[in-house]
Amino acid sequence: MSIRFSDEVSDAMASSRPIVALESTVIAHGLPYPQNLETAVRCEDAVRDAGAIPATIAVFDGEFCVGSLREQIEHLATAKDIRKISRRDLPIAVGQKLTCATTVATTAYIAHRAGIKVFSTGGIGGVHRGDAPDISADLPELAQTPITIVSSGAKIVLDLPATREWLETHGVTVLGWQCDEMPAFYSRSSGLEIDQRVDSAVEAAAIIRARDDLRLQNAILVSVPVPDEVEIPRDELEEILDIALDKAARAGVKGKNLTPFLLAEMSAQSQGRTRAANIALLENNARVAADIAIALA
Ligand code: PSU
Ligand code: MN
Repeated sequence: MSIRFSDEVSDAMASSRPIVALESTVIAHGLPYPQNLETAVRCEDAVRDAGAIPATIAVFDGEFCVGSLREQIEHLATAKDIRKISRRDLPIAVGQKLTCATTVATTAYIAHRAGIKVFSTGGIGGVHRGDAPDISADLPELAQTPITIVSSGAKIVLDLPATREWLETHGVTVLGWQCDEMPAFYSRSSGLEIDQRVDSAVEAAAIIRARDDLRLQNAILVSVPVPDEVEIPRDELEEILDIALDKAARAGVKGKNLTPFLLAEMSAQSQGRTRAANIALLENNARVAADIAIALA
C-alpha cells in the first residue's frame, strides 16, 4: 500500500514526534464553504499550538495522503465532485485513481497503517434512527482498529442508545474526557454511560498503552463534550432534528447523503447555531487529541 506523507508529517515520524490524524469528510461534506476551509486550518493550528503535528488524511488521484497540503485542503473544501468514501469504497478509490474525502472509517484505516496512534473528529457515525437498518461503517472499523479516536460522541442525528450498545458489544472502550456521561455531539449530555472518566491526557495514555499491551485490536473512543458556551440544549435539539428527519424522509434522502443532509438542515433550522457548535467542538477535540498524542509519545 503506498502512502504519501507530507514533509511535515514525515519529519515528525522520523523524529518520533506526536502526530494527530484529522479526517476530510467533515471538510468536503460536513460543513459548507468557507467555514469548512477555515475549520480545517483551525484544527491543524490547534494541534500545532498544543505541540503536535497534524496529518489531514484524504485520497488524491487514488493515493492515500497523510498530511494534506494547503492546496489539497482548499480543493477538498471547494470542489463539488469529491467522493465520500467508507471502507467498501477503498478499492474503487485506488483502482480508479479517484480524489476522495475519508470518513472516520477510512481515516482510521489509513492512519493506523501509517503508524499514527491518535485521530480527532467531530462525531463518529453510528446506528441511524428509523426502521431500516443503516449502520455506519465507522462502527465495525472502530471494532477492528487499535487506534484512539477523539470525538464528541456520535452525531446527534443517530440512534445514540443503539450506537452506544453497539460499541459495548464490540469491545470499543468509551472514555469520558472530564465528564461522566457520553456527550451527544452538539449537547453535553445523553444519559448514556461511559466506561471510565479520565481527567488528564496522562490518565488516557495509561489506558491506551494497556490496550496495546493486552494486544486488543479495538479502538478507544475518548469522548469530549462540546464547549459549554456553544452547547445546544437537548430538548431544543430534538425539536430541530425531528423537522430535519421528516424532511429527509419526505425527500427520500438515504445512504451516505443522509448525515450531510441532516447536519445542513439542522444548521438552517437553528440559524447556524448547530454549525457554530460543530466548529467549536472540532477545534476543541483536535486540542485534546494533541495532548493525548503528546502523553503517548
Ligand atoms: N464529524 C463531524 N462532521 C462530519 C463527520 C464527522 O463533525 O460530517 C463525518 C465523519 O467523516 C463520519 C461521517 O465518518 O460523518 C459519518 O457518515 P455516515 O453516517 O454516512 O457513515
Ligand atoms: Mn449508512
